[in-house]
Amino acid sequence: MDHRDLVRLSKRMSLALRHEPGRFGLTPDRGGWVPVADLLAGMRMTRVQLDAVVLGNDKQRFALDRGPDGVERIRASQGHSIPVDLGLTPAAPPDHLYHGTGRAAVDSILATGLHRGGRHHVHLSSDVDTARRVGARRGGPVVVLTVDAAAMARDGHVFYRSANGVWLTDAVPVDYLTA
Ligand code: HQG
Repeated sequence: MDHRDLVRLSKRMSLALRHEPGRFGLTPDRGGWVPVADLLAGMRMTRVQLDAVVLGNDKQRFALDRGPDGVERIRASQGHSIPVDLGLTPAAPPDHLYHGTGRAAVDSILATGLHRGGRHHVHLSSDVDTARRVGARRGGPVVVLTVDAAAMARDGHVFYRSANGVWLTDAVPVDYLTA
């Protein structure tokens, strides 16, 4: 499989595991897990393709493990819009975190703070380069905002770190943001 095929499959797997499992005949459990065999059937993909996407994924978006019943299962590590409880435990963030976005959104963000939109959390990156790549998805000029995560944590805001290293929090009020 070439890189383009991997990206295409990764996007469809994200759709199936984060947003529209019903379209693929899937019913994720509370934690967002589905049996690997069901995903393969629902997406009409092979095990070789699945392993290539999971192992070759630039952001390690998918996690494989074995459920309590011994059945192999898979879920997206973050980014859901369907209700899931990822079972993450609160974690102490680094002093600064970063959020990349399009320039068009910046005035609104600096007026009202960062909101989670359709997802469960606001997504923050631990380094500027990653944040820049996230912002570049919007097309057009990118702005990377700096979040004073240390001050947020001191003030009682709770942070989580997903299995693939994305920092998550409910919202970022304006006071903690710098453009
Ligand atoms: C913006 C990808 C106006 C926010 C990435 C963002 C990430 C506001 C957009 C993950 C706003 C939401 C998440 C406000 C927030 N006014 N715009 N007050 N507050 N926004 O896609 O963070 O590839 O839901 O700046 O790598 O861009 O899918 O969030 O532009 O980790 O694994 O609202 O998705 O990961 O967009 O990206 P998104 P995001 P995957």
